[in-house]
Amino acid sequence: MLIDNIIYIIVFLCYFVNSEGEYFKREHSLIKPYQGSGMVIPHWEFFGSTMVTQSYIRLTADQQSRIGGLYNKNPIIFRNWAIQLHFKVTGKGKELFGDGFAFWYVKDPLEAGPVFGSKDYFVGLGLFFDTYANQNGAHSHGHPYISAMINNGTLHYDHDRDGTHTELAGCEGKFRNVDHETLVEIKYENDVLSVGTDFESRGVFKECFNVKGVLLPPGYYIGVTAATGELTDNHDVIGIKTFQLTSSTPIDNEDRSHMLPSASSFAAPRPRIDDKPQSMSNLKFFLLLICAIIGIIFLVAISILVFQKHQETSRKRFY
Ligand SMILES: [Ca+2]
Repeated sequence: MLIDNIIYIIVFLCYFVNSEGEYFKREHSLIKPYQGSGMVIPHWEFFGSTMVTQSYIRLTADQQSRIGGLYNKNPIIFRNWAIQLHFKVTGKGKELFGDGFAFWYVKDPLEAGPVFGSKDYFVGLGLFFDTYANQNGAHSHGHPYISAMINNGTLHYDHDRDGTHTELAGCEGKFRNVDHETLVEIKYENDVLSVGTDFESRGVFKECFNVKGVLLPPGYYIGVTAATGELTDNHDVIGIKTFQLTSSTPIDNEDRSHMLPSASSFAAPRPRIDDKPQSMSNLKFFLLLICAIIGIIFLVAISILVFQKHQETSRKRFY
């Protein structure tokens, strides 16, 4: 009996702690069946157009002007974490669809707004899964595009330019209307923020980006929000698994609770470059230069002609 209990405890511990020092955190995870009693999801709160079904949580349906979101009620109090998000984006649109969804690790959850269904000037991390290119030419990447933004509450997410000028890092990813499962892992460990994707059912995460020097205080909330405008898609969350990482944590006693989110590349924000007008003005400058050169050549030619004419007349006068 005692041996049975010991084996049970060992199996139980092995399930929750894997060899890499990842502790599964039930209170920050979302696993089927979602509902407890009635319409309540234990540990989670949802708003807007969000609809809970047996097998997925639909933040927005494939309909216009929808905003939906889902937030964890418990702040993440540990410093290093890995979050696996299992999602699905589908829709009838062949050429036009949008707008996408966002994963959040933010100070103020449940505040609906214009950034993929959540508030602008947020404090924390936003990871955007942008399916619609609002402005081609403003950036060199294709869509769908995954990008991260670290905000201390002062930066505006520029939707018209797909957040290009406040982007920390990003990568392209074909996650829409695919037959297999689509997963992403967001890892924050020792001030390194990395994102890996598995959009081809490979069972491993392929690196999207890895950025050092990212400071995020503990005590923020995770969530997922989505929005449709004129363009639409179904934005579904299937599951969220959160792990506390302990294997490589340098133990220091620094109090990070009042720290503002920041990133090394955030210290010197990139200037907003207007790509199209920039190339227009380059063209204008080039044309002006050509005109000026032609003008100078013309003036020189005229001067020479006038000078020769003048010489001829003075010579004639002389004779
Ligand atoms: Ca966009």
